[in-house]
Amino acid sequence: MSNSDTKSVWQQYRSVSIVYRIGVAFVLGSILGLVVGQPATALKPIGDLFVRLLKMLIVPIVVFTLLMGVRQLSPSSLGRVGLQAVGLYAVTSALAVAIGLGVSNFISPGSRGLEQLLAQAEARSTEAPNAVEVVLNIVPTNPLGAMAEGNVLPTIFFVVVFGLGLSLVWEETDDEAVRSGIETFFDLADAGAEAMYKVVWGVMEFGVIGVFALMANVFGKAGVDAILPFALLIGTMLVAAVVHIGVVYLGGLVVGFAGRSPFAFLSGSRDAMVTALSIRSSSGTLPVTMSDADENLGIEERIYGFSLPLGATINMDGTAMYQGVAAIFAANIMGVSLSLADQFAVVAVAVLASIGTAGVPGSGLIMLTLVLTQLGFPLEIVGLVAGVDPILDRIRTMVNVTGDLAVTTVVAKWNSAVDFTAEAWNDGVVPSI
Ligand code: DAS
Repeated sequence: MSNSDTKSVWQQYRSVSIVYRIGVAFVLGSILGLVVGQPATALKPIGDLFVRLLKMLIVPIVVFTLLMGVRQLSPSSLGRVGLQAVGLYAVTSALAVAIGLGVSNFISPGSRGLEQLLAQAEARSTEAPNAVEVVLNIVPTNPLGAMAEGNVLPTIFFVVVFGLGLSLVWEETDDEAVRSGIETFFDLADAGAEAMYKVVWGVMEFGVIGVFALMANVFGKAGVDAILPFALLIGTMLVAAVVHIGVVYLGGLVVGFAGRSPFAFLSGSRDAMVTALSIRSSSGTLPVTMSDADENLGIEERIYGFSLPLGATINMDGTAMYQGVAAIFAANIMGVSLSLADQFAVVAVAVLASIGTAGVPGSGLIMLTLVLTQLGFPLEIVGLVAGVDPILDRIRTMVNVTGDLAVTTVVAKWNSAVDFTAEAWNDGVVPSI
């Protein structure tokens, strides 16, 4: 094959989205495991290397992306509208994780077919803390020590507090040198976050081989029984998404706070919801989300122009919900149960980490590495779920975007900045309430 042909094959390979390549690796690795059986577990060390690369990312990802996210939370730049939006975003994110945990405790994904898969191989690295310990452990006695040891929740807490401190000093000081230093700090964080995203995709490139090896190991060990748990994982995420959208967004926000028809809201938000399902990126969907807010929902730009970009950055309800679902899935395949304290820790990590999680494809997987590390669970689980992430991510992103629009509708109502005579609210689908 000539060099130009070889190059075109490589270019063709690279042109396929990394997540689809990981999905193909998931299927091929699973088939190899099913066909070869126990000998396929010899590939496990390749998967372990992928897991170690993921672990390498955790602390720098938290520090850089959270500082970048917190930069947008300075009180003066937020203002009343921003504080209303951030407050609702935080509440809906916490509810999303709780619903993800609740639905998963009920359906129990991973408990049939993969149970005990990792129990004997990957014992939990930390004892299950009680609720008081979880709350107290959020505050690090030595922030750098927490980072050095990869303690996620204390690291997240310190970075958020430190970032808010930087923002407050920047607003209050008259010392130009200090302001310039703070801007440099945040600029370095922005650059660091961009660099880390590049490293993440480099690791995910290796992930194609890593997921192949992990799935060959899983199906080599568990056989055909391993298929149901992954199907159940997707089903659980779908149920949790429907419950959250129905109860929190439509029932709570649109009917409860805005007093409008839930069907009209869905009708006005459909373009953004379908786009999010298609491209798996909240940031990429933002132009469509803003168009729906403006043209369909009649929301004034002075509201959506602020709350939607903010939401696409810090409001990740679907991603947060997924952490609850995946945590229960992980506990089940490890044969352990999550205490209430564990589940509180999952909520805390998911809500705080969503501040820095970018609205790009696959960012929920990176957040999962934080949650699993906090729980002391093996990161091999990230490799296991990575293969079905192209499906799960679509659901997460659609929820993320729907939440941004629902909160924006309520904030606009509170600030008399929505024209309820706009098309979607009165397109005859259902008379507004
Ligand atoms: N794809 C992310 C987004 O754009 C969500 C995720 O990966 O969880 O919101």
